[in-house]
Amino acid sequence: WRSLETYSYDKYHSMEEIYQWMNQISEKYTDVVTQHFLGMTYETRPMYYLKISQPSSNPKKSIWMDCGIHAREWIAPAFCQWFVKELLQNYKNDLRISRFLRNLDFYVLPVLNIDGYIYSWTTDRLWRKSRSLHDNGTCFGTDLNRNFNASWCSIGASKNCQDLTFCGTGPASEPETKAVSSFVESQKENIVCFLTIHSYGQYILLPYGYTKNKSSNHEELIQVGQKAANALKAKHGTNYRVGSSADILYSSSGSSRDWARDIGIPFSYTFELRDNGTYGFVLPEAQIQPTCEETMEAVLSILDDVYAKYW
Ligand code: PAY
Ligand code: ZN
Repeated sequence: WRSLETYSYDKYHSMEEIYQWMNQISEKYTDVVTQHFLGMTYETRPMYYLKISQPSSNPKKSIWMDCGIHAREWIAPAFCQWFVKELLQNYKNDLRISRFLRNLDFYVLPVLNIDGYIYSWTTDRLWRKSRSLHDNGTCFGTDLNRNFNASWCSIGASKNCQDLTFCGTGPASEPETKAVSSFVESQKENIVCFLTIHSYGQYILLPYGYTKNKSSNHEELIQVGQKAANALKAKHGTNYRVGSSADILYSSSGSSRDWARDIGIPFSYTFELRDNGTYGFVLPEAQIQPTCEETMEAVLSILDDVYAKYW
């Protein structure tokens, strides 16, 4: 493609294309989108997030969304791009989105695990982890969703670097984890909602994964999550389950969602997008559009509730 007008949001894009897309989108919408450097990956590629923000004098709250913490979950970066596109195409006409943009800033990181994403395009489609070297070069990759400082490596994670859920050498040992943690930590007074997008399984997961204990606003998280799942289902009939990770999926420590809740961000969710296992990580491109459409409904529903709570 040459210009943004012909960018296909119903196709998967290489990292090179996503970098270009970020440049183009921040050039086209200079008044609302800015691109910011977040940090470097292990293989020294720059990580950028998009800030979507309308100038305003009233104090705003912020929303964080990251996609692609796991390399093989290609539908996740596709959704982050879809989400940005929807906000930008609609903030002038759509009442709901314009109300959000007047009162909320959005931080969107389209691909968190850039090194892994590239590796899954070039070498191993089912690669999950980052690409950091361990044990004198005998194994590669940390599971970045086990590397956050939330009961690090206590359960559902491995200290063996050969494993898919290798937790790294310490809490936030990986540069990608550090970059996200320090930014979110620096903004935690403003961030009211933390959304991290994965696939697959069709779940809306809430804290915690590292314990069966409930977070202090558990009931509210369930209600808001269930309402989002209903909105999602209303679009194309897709069924999602809602609950804490430890209750409805499995136990895991060091996830970004648990970490975000622990530093005080009230609404913290992991989305596991389509499908239910038929195609798994290799979701056909024909499903990108319906998946993004329904997920958009769920996210907007969560934003409605977050908004209602603060305004
Ligand atoms: O507690 O949030 C949690 C765990 C969520 C995901 C994880 O990091 O393990 C769940 C898996 C994922 O998206 O990475 C699910 C997929 C199907 C997998 O690789 O097992
Ligand atoms: Zn994942």
